[in-house]
Amino acid sequence: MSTLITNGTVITHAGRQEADVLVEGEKVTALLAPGTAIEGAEAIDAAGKYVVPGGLDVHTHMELPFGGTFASDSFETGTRAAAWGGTTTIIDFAVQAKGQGLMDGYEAWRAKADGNCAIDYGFHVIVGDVNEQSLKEMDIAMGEGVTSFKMFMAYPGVFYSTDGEIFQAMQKASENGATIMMHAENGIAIDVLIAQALARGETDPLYHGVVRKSILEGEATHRAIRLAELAGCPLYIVHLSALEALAEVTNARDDGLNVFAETCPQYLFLSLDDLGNGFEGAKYVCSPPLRDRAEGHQEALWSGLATNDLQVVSTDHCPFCFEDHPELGRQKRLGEGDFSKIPNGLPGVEHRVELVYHGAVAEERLTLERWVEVCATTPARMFGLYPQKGTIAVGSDADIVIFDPAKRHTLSADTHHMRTDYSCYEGLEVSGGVDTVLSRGKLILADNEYLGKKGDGRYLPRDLNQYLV
Ligand code: DUC
Ligand code: ZN
Ligand code: ZN
Repeated sequence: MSTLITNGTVITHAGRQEADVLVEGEKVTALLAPGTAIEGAEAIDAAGKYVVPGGLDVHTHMELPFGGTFASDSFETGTRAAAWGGTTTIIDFAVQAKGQGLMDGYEAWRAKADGNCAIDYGFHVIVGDVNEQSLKEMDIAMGEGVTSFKMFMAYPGVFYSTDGEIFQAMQKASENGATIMMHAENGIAIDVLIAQALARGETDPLYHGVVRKSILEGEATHRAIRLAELAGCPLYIVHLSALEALAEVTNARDDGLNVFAETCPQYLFLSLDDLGNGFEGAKYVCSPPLRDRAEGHQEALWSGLATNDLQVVSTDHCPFCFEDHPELGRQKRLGEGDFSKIPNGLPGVEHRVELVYHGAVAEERLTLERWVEVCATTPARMFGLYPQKGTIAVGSDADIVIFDPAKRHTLSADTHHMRTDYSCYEGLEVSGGVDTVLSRGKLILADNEYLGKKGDGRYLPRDLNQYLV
C-alpha cells in the first residue's frame, strides 16, 4: 500500500522544499520532484498546504491520579484528541507511587496504555520514592526504553523528593546516560505561603497563582541545575513558566551544560488574569501557575523559543472537568472554598501544534522551520526517537501532518475532542489548522473525520538523549 502526498511544501526543521512525499507501508520512502508519477500510489493533494512531521508531545498525563481524582482523558480519548490536533506521538509519565516499586509503576501505566492508544507512545517514569531498590530499577527501566525520569521539587507529601534523593537519582542517571526531568518549584516554601493565604481567607483560585511565586521557580531551577552539574547528568526543566527560571537555564546553557527546558502553550497565551473571576479561575489552575502578564514572562518565553534557550513546546496535558462528571465525579470543584484542593492541570494535547503555529508563524515570532523544530524535531531528539520520529526523511516513520495555513477556526469545548467540559481557549480564532494526519503511513484523519481506532498506537522504546552538547 503506497500513498503519494502531492503538490505540498514539505517543511522540516532544516528547511522547506516543494516535493511530493512517497509513503510505502509505514515509512517515508522518497521525496520526489513534484509531478513524478508513481503507479498504484493513492494520491493526496496537498496543494497550498504544508507537509510537516507529526508532532511529538513529550509531556502528557493521561489518567493521572491527582488530588483525589484522575485526569479525565484516558489513553484512548487523549491520544485520539492528540491525533485531531496533529500530534502523532506522546510521551506520558508512568508514576512510581510512595512504597511502590519503580517498575510496578511502569507496568501499571503500560497496562493502561497498551492496546488503547490512537498514536504511538512512550513513557518517562516519575521517581516517587527514591531508595536502593528504585535506584536499581532505574537500570531495568532503561532496558525497556525508558531513558528519562521525572522528579518533583514541588508537592511535599505527594510526588516531592528531597535534594538528597534528587541528587542520588541524578547520580544514577549520570551512570546510565539518562535525562532527569524536573518540576522545579520550591514546594516547601510554597506550602508555607498556601497555609498563610488560606489563614487570611484567601481561598479563591486566583491565590493559587499568587502564592506560587515565580522567584520560587527560579530558585528551584537554579538548585536543580547545580545538582545536575555536580552529578553530571542531563537536566530537562519541564513546563518552564517564569523569566527567573529561564534566566537560570540560559546561564547554564551559556556555560555549556546539558541543561534544557520546555514551555507550554498555556504559559505563552494565558496569564494570571485568567485565574481571576471567582471560581471560574479553577479552569486555569495548573502548576507552575499562569504568570502575571505585566511582569513580562510571556515575551521572555517567546524570545527564549526564538533563541533556543527553550527547545521544546509540550502541553503538560492533565485535564479535569469543571462541572461534576457522571463517572469522574467532582474534579475542579473539589477545590471550592480552598484553592489548594483544586486538581492541578489543564487540557491541551489537542491544540499545541495549532496554537504554536498561530502564535509563532501567523503572528510572525518564529519561522515555519522553528515551529516544526519545537513541536516535533527537538522533542524527538531530546527523548531518543530521532530520526524515526520528528522529521520527514527517507526511512522515517510516515507520521505526517498536512497543515492548511489558510484555515481559520475557533477553539471551543463544543468542538474539541478532549474529554473535558471546557476549553482554556474558548472563542479564540486561530490561523492555520490541521487538515490530514497519517500515523505510520495510515490515514487517521481526513476531511474532518477520524479514521483511526484505539490500538493503532505502538509502544516506543527510546534511545538516550540525542541533543547533548
Ligand atoms: N502540574 C500540573 O498542572 N498538573 C499535573 C502535575 C503538574 O506538575
Ligand atoms: Zn510538573
Ligand atoms: Zn506534568
